[in-house]
Amino acid sequence: MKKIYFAGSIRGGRVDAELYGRLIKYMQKTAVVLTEHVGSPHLNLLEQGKRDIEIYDQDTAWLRESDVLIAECTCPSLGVGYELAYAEAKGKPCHIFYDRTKTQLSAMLTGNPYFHIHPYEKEEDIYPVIDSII
Ligand code: 6K6
Repeated sequence: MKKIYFAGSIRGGRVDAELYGRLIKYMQKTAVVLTEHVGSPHLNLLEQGKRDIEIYDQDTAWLRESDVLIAECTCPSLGVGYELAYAEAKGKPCHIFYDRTKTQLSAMLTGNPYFHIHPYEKEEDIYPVIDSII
């Protein structure tokens, strides 16, 4: 099974946390998701126990271990942007989803032909694309 690094906003804002949770649950039917916590509704409580240096070390190790990065970028996040650049530097395939009715993606992502960009209008449009990636 493929190892997926799923990236979604944490300190950038949790408005889409439930969507991340549904996407992660879907991917877990056919793949290993290394970053299940990104979709957790209880993240604030969990976050208190971890130091930032441990988070950085763990996440960069998971990025190196992953087969593919899948990012949901509707809610802008500096951490997700950093992870995308890190994954590109390591040669990992990177897939970016965003709701085109809600946001305009950064030109630093849309302008980079390395990234596979998937704008969507309805959540149900995401799932067949995930199937083709996995
Ligand atoms: C522990 C358990 C759940 O959450 C925590 C502590 N926080 C983080 N844990 C793991 N990864 C994190 C945490 N905070 C940010 N990240 C990584 O950065 C995730 O992989 C996200 O894709 C990304 C979000 O960055 P920000 O800038 O929105 O926080």
